[in-house]
Amino acid sequence: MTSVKLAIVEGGGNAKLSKAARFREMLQRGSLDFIMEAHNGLSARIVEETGFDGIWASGLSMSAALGVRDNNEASWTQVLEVLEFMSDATSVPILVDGDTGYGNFNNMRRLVTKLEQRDIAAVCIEDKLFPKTNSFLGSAQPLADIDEFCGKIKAGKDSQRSDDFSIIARVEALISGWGLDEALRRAEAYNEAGADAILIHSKIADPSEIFAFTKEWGNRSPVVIVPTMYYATPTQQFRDHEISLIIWANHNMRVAIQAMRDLSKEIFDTESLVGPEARIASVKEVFVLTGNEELAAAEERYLPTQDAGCKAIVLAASRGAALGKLTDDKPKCMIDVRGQPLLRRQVAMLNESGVQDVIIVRGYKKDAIDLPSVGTRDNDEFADTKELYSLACAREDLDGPCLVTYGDILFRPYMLDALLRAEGDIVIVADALWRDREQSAEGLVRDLIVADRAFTTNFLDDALVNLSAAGHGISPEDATGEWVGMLKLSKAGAAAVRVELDAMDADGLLRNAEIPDLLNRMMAAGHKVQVQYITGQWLDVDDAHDLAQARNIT
Ligand code: SPV
Ligand code: MG
Repeated sequence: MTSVKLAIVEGGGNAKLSKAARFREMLQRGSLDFIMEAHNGLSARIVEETGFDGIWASGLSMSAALGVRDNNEASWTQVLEVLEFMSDATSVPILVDGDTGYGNFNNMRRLVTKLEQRDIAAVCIEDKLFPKTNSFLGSAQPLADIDEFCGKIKAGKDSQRSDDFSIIARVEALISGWGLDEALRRAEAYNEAGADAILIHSKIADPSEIFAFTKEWGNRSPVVIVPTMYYATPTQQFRDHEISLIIWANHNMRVAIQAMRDLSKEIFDTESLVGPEARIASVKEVFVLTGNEELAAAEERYLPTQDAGCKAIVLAASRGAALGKLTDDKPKCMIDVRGQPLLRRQVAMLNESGVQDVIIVRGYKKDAIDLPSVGTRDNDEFADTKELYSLACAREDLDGPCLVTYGDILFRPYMLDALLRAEGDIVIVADALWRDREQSAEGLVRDLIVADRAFTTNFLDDALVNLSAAGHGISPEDATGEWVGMLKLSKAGAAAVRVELDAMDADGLLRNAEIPDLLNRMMAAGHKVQVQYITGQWLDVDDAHDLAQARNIT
């Protein structure tokens, strides 16, 4: 018997045995081991997850899973494809059912090469003729010529690159009715030819002929068995007969057939998924089995994600009563605009610009704001308060660079990108072309602003300008723009806003104030507030007229 050679594979800083070395050790360690059938990547992973130290890639099961017969109907390269998935999905050794080696010695050489390339630990070949037939089918099948089969074993051994790769010779003499002597003669020849173990196969319902073989064979080489037909034999008897390895050969494939039949029938009969849902693996389990967590972690490591280094607080507490019945069951930011709510559009735009941390301040019909991946704060006093109170509800979030936007505005991504690039502690966005904006319904008061310089079209004149006043009180003649409902705060700007919110709270002004009130107070306190002009192309949805316009956007 060859001694166990330990092949070391470097992996992730941990030295560990190669799959082939682990399989070889399993064959030779003198205790009884078990490997379990799998027929694709998923079943292979389940076998490993269960705790088995190895996998039997069954020819019968892989063929059946492909919907073909166990008669070499699946080509050897098609089998290789399946094996590649199984090997990639697992870290325990795989013993492949190589049938007859798919041809003569030359096909066997190429098979071994290709299996090793896929990190398969071992192959078992049987001494029958190509194309083979499953051993449990029909009557006695012709056996291979002993010398020809020995040549195949030698060719396989000579072509393996790693010393640890194993070739198991499967003796079919008992199954084909040639008797114990022939089985022993063949086993001896195959052992001489270099086989690493003998698989002695039997299709009778008791282990007598297997035990007759092991008794004569002694410990000349490890013995492998497939007790599919003599399944009732107590496992201890196999131990007592010094079997090295048991192959549970086809049971995952068979249980899958039964389970799929039962489930399909139940769903077919009941026209419903209710019955089986609690019994079957959840979709989440599928994600776990296929390693989605690893992908998510890898994405974090390798995918460039735009990070604006800035969070957003979206004020979305108000109902939008001017929109009438449309806001009976949801706030206006959740009104559908061409297939998705306003707010969802805005959050998607923020995310695309690298603002991943989005906090929505909810109020009216807050449960209707059911967007994934956003944080929420609640202004439960929305009915008697204005937007600054909502901002104060997110006071604790003003702890770093931060955008503040209204939840009912639509704007173009370039406006957001420009604002994110703007340098300044407090920068608001104002529309310089506000006079051209279609007037919405009567009575709606616009938040105008006055800055120290009006917008110009000069290419060189794109610096931020300083705000001097904002709010309803500004006369149109003085205004240089209209406050859009979007501002950016640096870390220092956010801290200053927090201080001012507290001061307004102390003064009893918080409940009834709007953002322009805050800006005016901050300027009065000596803070610089700057303006980034835009030139139209935005919309705030206050009434049906605005909504009709919003629904025209693409
Ligand atoms: C297989 O699983 O394909 C085998 C084992 O070869 S047996 O079906 O028992 O022959
Ligand atoms: Mg087979």
